[in-house]
Amino acid sequence: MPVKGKRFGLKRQEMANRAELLCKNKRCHFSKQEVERLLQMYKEIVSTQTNELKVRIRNGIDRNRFRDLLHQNFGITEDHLMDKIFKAFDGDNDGFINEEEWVLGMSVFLKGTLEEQAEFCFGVYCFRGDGYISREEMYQLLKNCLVKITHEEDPDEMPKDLVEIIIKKMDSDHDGRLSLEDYVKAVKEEKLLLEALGRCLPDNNRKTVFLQNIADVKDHVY
Ligand SMILES: [Ca+2]
Ligand SMILES: [Ca+2]
Repeated sequence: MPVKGKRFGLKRQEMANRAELLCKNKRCHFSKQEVERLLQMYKEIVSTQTNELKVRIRNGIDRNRFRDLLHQNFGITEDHLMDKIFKAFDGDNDGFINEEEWVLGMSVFLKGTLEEQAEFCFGVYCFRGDGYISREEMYQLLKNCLVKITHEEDPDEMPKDLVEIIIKKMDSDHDGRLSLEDYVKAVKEEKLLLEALGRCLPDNNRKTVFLQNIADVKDHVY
């Protein structure tokens, strides 16, 4: 359930209560203090959006602002993946990230278990939403990633070869496509396969900086 209530002018106690509630979710790996900082950050992000005030208050972070955030804080710039990362955060699929989606999404993104992060990456890659990643989807994802880093004579061949390598490594039930089960199983055996189809998680340096920022509460003004 999304957390309801006023998004602006939150009193410190109100924010603390909200943080405490979110901390009870088993997917939340942040301390209460970190959640409070994330809620404060959410408020700041939403207040810089250009859409109508009541839309901002009711709905949350919009796609453009989230893309800026991924770019500025986490160095993720791949267009085709940024929208899918947004969708993975936007659990109720209303086109905005509300407070709860923001905190729990960030929890998986920054501190998730290997299984949670494998599910997150699978959700990002599985853009048709049919529960499987097909050869064609893999090909498109890899082609988009490789197009920037290679100038091979035949740019179609490399992703095709990679698709076959990934299928061989990850498709444990041999039906020619990846299910969530295939994906999680393969990632548990080989962690390097987590982002096999494109970068959709922060690298360690950026993650550390971001976590330090939300742990640092000395400059808080509520
Ligand atoms: Ca939403
Ligand atoms: Ca399979």
